[in-house]
Amino acid sequence: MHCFLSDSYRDHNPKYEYFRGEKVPCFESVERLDNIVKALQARGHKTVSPDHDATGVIHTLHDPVYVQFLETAWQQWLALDPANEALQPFPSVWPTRTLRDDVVPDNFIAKLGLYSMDNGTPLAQGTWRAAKSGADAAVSAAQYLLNGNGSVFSASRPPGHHAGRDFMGGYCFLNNAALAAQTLLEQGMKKVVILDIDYHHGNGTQSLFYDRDDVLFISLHGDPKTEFPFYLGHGDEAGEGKGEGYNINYPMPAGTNFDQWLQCLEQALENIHSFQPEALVISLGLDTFAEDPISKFTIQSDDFFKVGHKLASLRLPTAFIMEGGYATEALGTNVVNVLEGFEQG
Ligand code: OKP
Ligand code: ZN
Repeated sequence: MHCFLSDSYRDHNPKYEYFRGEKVPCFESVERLDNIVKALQARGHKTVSPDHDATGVIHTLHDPVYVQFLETAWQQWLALDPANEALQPFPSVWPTRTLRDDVVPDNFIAKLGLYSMDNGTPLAQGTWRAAKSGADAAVSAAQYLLNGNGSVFSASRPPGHHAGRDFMGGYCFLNNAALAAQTLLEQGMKKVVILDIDYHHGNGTQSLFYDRDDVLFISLHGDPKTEFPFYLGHGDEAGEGKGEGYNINYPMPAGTNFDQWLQCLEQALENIHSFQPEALVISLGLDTFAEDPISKFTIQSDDFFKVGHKLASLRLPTAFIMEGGYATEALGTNVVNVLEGFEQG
């Protein structure tokens, strides 16, 4: 499959995150994408650099003030104290119910809370460069479909589906899949689907298109009653205004196996068929894998061929956009299994 590889993914390299109050190595690591690239190359899939600039569409979908914050966050962090170079900023306060989120504070950590949904999304010196280059890869993938090609993979990192119009979270900063879908629409398509098969609900993507009828968003994920992102992704979230009916969630309990997961996928494929879209954007998370360290489904490596095969049955131009997957060793194999299952579909 044709693959766009972000040039700067190695620049996002935070040293630690918090897990139950303890500092632990980041699950969302540089090595994840290193392994994907290795598997792609070993199995004969060529990677190329992004050939489109995502700046315009970034400013359409994301709040330009939030984007400016991301671009300058590391400078602002160092301005507090040059010794911060060796540290990582985390938010510690958030504007929850009753507090105002319409006045941007001067204090950097307060700003970070305003623009974050969790304390699990570490920033590093090169975070903006990496996120921007991942967005460039996703937009390049969309353009590749617009040129008449049938399938494409965007090797973006960090992931994107938790990021909303003006917030980061869940390791995400810019919503790569949403940027790809918006690009397809701006270049003349009338209807596109985003199908999110990451283990975690794509709350950012859902929120970006919740009141729109030109993007059908469907997500298969761990039930948010027990799984991140906890506060969105329930089965009764159907869209609002003219977007009503164009948002579909399939939450599944911890322990869900491949047969049960496939039944939800079959329903999603029927939803997509009825919508009659011109293209398909897949938020491709591989954290549904049995050995994923932070997730609780039991899908096996070989099952991912069948996932690709099923997606191919829609016969739609398809852009795969990389999201999560934290079983680093197997991640490359699992990604390429989906892509090859699709190609052989
Ligand atoms: C991102 B993606 C615990 C870290 C857990 C939430 C998981 C983010 C998943 N402090 N962070 O959807 O794969
Ligand atoms: Zn995930």
